[in-house]
Amino acid sequence: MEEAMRWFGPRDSVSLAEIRQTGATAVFSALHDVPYGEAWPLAQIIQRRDEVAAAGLAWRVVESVPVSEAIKTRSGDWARQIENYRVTLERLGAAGIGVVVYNFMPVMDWVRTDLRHRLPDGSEALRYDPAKFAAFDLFALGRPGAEADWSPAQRAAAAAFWRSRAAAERSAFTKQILDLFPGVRLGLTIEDFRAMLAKYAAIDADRLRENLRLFLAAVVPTAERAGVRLAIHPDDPPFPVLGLARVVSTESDLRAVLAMADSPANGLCYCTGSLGVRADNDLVGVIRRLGARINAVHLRSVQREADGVFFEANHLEGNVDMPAVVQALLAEQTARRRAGRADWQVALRPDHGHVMLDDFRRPAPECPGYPLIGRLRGLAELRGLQVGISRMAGEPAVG
Ligand code: DNO
Repeated sequence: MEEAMRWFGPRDSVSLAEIRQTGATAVFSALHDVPYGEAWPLAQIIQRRDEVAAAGLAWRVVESVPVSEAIKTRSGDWARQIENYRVTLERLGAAGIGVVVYNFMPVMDWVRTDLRHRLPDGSEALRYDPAKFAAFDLFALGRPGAEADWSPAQRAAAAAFWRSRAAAERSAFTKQILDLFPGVRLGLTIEDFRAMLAKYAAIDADRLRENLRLFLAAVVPTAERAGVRLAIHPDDPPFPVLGLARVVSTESDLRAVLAMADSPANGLCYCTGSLGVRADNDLVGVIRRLGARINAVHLRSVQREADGVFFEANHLEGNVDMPAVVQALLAEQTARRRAGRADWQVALRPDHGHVMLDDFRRPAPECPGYPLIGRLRGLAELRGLQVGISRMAGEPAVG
């Protein structure tokens, strides 16, 4: 598998020259300045591609072309925005960028409650604590019906958390939850957020799935023609939040998405960190059964703790059996190569890393979870696995 790093663009505090020294040969990148729902200008795509190439790297995967709220809810300007999405896919294909990651999570992208969770070795990880998220839901958002979604113990822990925080801490926490969109500060207020949630009042899981199906029916034929493969990112975390449906959380969800458009252009971004939060997701089994449709790979681990808490563990620690995952991915790669598939090599990136060592002295990463040294550690560990497992199997690790 090709080794890549995420790069948020020229604003990223990690430079392309630094990424090159990690040993990565490619990046996952996106034009984060283009508003959700608008078509990406071809000139900017070319400029980004050439800037990456000038640093000796390849822009292999687009992460992400965001699917707007209008498209997810099929309201307002959705038809024009789907058309824009198709135009973007055509332009990316024309520029030779062949994989596009997206997600279909209502309102929020990923959710974490602690961005600086200190681990015993002194490094810092991202963490999710349901009690803290319940505090956001119950006291910052004041969502009608929220009580029913939390257990009495969670509600009590949420209240204790909220009471222990001064007003300034509460508003900083609220802002942090509202502002966790990758690579962009949407600057949402709690009122904006409430209005976004309200759009989902009549959208249950079946309806959301149908909206996803209609989206795919519109864009997959375009992707096929453009030579682009789509890769849906699983829900992170993989369960409903804030009363919103989530439909990309389990293997059966993934199967349902793949069945919506039976085309290699309709594929998966296989993400161990997202799927791995659920103990009932069989990470290796997903590769064995659905591997042919994996178009991009995110590797990181999670440590599940009591009461639904999880944190992002080192890549080779925690609940994800990373050696088994890499072995299964390499087996899929070998099978594809033998079948003569042009897409036999998939790009992987270490998904997040701890803040460690010199990361503490560097400017804050463009997005929480994306410090340089922590991800370098992750990538280096994954490289060791790839090279070691491939060697044992007598196969090349990369082309
Ligand atoms: C977080 C990321 C996600 C991911 C998007 C894909 O670090 O894994 O934000 O990029 O959900 O659309």
